[in-house]
Amino acid sequence: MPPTITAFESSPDRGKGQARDMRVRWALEEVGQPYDVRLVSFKAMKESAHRTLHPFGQIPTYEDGDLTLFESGAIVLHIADRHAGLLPEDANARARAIAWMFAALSTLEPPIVELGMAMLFERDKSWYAERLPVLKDRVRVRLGELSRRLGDADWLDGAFSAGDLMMVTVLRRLNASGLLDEYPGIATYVARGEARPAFRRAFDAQLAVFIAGSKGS
Ligand code: GTB
Repeated sequence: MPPTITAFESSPDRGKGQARDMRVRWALEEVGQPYDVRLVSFKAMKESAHRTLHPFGQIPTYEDGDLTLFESGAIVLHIADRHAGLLPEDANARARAIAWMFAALSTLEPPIVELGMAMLFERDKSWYAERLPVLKDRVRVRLGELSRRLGDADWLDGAFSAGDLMMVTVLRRLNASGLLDEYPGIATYVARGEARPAFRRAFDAQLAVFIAGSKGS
């Protein structure tokens, strides 16, 4: 039996591949592991059957035999650990790739999500115009630092790894902000990730869910 992941039945991003099942799909595609997807509604996500899998009532989850996981970082790390292709063999290089995964999730993602949430939900607030530049500047600090480290390398530390996969998925959340245009090296890095055949397959699979849902409604 292939592993089963969960994804939005109806993703608010309308097929742009911004929800966190995208990183899990991409990891599974990179390692060539077939998988099933169970689509869940917002209502079902908060019911006890789903909360048994995910204590916070969210997607994605991952089920493989006796193992159930939540948290996209833990899921991608598990996939990368069990299959060749996403983490280097060399122990030190492997540790560094995992460090980049953590950097993506705990140093880059929080200010990026904060900015995205403000742009989505706070536009009508009286303080939005004052808050927006503050949030953008916080993201710019990290993008500048990342850009300097990346330089003109293709990937963050040698060959493509789960660290790059996670970083690219996090950076893609800036697509609507225009901030990536200020950092051409990072924009090219994201485009390089998106050009990988495994990314394309994962993207097309989640887009197909949106297209099927919009035909049905
Ligand atoms: N830390 C967890 C992880 O990495 O797995 C966070 C999981 C999470 O935030 N899941 C979101 C969810 O289930 C979906 S991805 N939300 C429903 C809920 O909490 O009730 C976040 C997301 C949602 C929508 C867009 N979008 O529309 O662009 C982008 C990202």
